[in-house]
Amino acid sequence: AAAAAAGAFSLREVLEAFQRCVTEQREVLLEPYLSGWRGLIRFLQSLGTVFSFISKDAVAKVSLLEGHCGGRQGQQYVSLQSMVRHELAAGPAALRARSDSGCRTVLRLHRALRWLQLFLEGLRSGDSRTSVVCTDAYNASLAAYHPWVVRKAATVAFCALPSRDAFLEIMNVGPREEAVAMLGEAIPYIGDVYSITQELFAQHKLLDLP
Ligand code: 1Q0
Repeated sequence: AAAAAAGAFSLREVLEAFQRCVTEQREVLLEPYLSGWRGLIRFLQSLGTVFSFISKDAVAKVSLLEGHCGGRQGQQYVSLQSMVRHELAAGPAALRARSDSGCRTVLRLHRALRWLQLFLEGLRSGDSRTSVVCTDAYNASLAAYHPWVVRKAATVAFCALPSRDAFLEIMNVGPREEAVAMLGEAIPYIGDVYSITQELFAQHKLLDLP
């Protein structure tokens, strides 16, 4: 009952948000994308202060994007496709020079989404300990973009991760088998959002925005 209290993490909500992201025209909507991230961040915050250097960065990135969505150019930030079109209108050099662009910020979250996909796959299969699954997923994704000191801090934090059973429980979707089934359902949606974004950014040569 405590776990079901208001504000508690539910993977179902996160799944639904990422599911709502992709339109029939295969556009990725920013509002549900951020809503999915807010759910994940809430979960990360519940894991304790060891992870706050990670959640702080994620919060900053989500807030920056919310600012764009709620700003004067808000209608340009409805989808990732419209955002790219809008921010590239001033030319690629101008976009590269901006540290507060939606594109460079989404790119960071996009790389983290790859981590999430790998992590959830490992969690579902249950072949290794969570900290190992998390470290492997990180090394195969985000680590390539992080300096040594961040990689070190991340690796230390991963040791504090709860067990697989605890994870399946905090997912808040009921019995363990249901939690595993829900993971199986969530992963393709997250994968879909990831691959559409990857293709969009590759097409516009935005995968290395500084
Ligand atoms: C569960 C454990 C969570 C582990 C998260 C893995 C990511 C580690 C990232 C560590 C680096 C964070 C510090 C900041 C780095 C920035 O320099 C970097 C680049 O940005 P910039 O502006 O300097 O160019 N930022 C990033 O790479 C973005 C990192 C965002 C990470 C967001 C992670 C959100 C995680 C949520 C937990 C989801 C767990 C779901 C499990 C559900 C099943 C129960």
